[in-house]
Amino acid sequence: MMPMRKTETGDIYYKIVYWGTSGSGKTTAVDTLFQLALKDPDASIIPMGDLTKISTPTGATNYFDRGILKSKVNEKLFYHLYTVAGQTRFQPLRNKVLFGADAIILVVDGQLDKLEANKESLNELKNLVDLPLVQKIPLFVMLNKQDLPNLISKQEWIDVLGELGVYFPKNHTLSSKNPPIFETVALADIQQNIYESFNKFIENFEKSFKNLGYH
Ligand SMILES: Nc1nc2c(ncn2[C@@H]2O[C@H](COP(=O)(O)OP(=O)(O)OP(=O)(O)O)[C@@H](O)[C@H]2O)c(=O)[nH]1
Ligand SMILES: [Mg+2]
Repeated sequence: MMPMRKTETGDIYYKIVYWGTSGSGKTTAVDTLFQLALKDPDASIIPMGDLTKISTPTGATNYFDRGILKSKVNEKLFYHLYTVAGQTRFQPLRNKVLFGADAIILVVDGQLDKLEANKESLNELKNLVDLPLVQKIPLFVMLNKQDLPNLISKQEWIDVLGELGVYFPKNHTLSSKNPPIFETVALADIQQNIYESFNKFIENFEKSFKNLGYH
């Protein structure tokens, strides 16, 4: 059973944290998700107010971003989305933002020359969460910036995840927990897979919520 939190009014919320190296597209991905959900009358989620973005003059996140989405399927179900600030100097703060996460979305900058930065970011995450990471908190991966040239392939990234101990071979007992990987473009006007991937992230929350007897 997934952990969950209940507010005084009986609402239930899950905390989803977007993690990844600075510039990988976390803020952009959440921003685009909010825009898509607002535009689409059939969306299964609806933004509650604006996404709170705190940024440096260059656009990088200062502290964190936070936004709330409400499920349209289950009226009492909410998602609190946070993006960490990826710049090195915000490391102590990331630990705090991560606290209590019910799911982690690793946003990878798909460009080959960002491979080391992506690995560093995942290693930092692993050091903050008890191992194996995927067993404790569901992990999802967005292989972002698919519109750009010189990308790491999905298979290469799976190999990297394997080396870092968060992806297991088919016959391994933990392979069912392997993080699903989504190839995405987070830029709003040419976005790919942003809404679809989010629906996958929350699928289990929606299911376990139903199992609790809420409809
Ligand atoms: N080409 C392309 N650019 C992207 C994509 N996603 C984000 N960007 C750009 O990458 C830059 C950084 O994006 P942000 O969303 O601010 O990155 P972040 O992960 O929030 O970075 P920090 O807040 O520093 O941790 C911006 O200029 C975005 O427009 C994408 O899918 N494709
Ligand atoms: Mg950001």
